[in-house]
Amino acid sequence: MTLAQGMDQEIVDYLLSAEKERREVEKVTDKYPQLTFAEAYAIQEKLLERKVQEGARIIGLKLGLTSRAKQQMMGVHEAIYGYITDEMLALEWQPLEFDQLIHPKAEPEIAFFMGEDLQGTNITSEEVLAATKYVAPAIEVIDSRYLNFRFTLADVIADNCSSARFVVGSHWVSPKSLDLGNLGMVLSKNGEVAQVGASAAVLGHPGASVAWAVNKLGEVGKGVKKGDIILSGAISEAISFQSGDTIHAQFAELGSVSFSCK
Ligand code: OOG
Ligand code: MG
Repeated sequence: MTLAQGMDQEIVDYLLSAEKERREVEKVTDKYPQLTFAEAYAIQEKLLERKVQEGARIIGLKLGLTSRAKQQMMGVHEAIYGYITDEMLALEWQPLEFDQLIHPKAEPEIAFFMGEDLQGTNITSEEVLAATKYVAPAIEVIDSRYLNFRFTLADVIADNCSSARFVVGSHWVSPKSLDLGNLGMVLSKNGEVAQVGASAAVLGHPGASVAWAVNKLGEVGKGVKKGDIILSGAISEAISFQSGDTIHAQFAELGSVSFSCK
């Protein structure tokens, strides 16, 4: 361990207060350049423990850096994971409050609703799909607590992978009913196309992304549970938005999801 005793709690306080006070802070690795991925996940776990103590409920998982392009950009070969809580759930019909966020960005994702528990270290994409009750179109709102949205991999892991909010569309379908690995998507802001993408951008298939997370959790004796919601990773670049903007993601076969920001 490169972190002295108690430093992890100090970092948790630092990140939580940045989130609560809606301000950007310098990244953790500016102070602790040796921070390892394992230490960063330990900080993330403590950060979630604190959120739970303060009344949040963990309702699932999110994947990050699932596209090869994003991984190359960060100079890494792995995806990352964080947790989502009930407090992050936003609704299509209720505008997001811009004042509660720092410098949010929206990204299109496919949400998985688990119909069974799943745990292991050799789980395949097929097993994930068999254990998935529904998939649905989603938009994740990420809001890094770090200055200018800039960080290293260890920083972003500690910051629960920039998690802030997510919105799920109303069209939920069995993953058996469509070709989930091959869905086109158009992301628009205020009616203008901002990004286009395809579900294959997520490690070739969103199911593969979820399988990666399950296997990664399996290494530390954890898994996913029936009822968990899993955001499988952005299928295009994230776009910034401001107060007054409306973001809309249209997926082939899965329909659309949108939200506005006041
Ligand atoms: C990290 C979170 C990335 C995704 O879907 O790739 C993420 C970030 O880019 O801030 O959620
Ligand atoms: Mg995401």
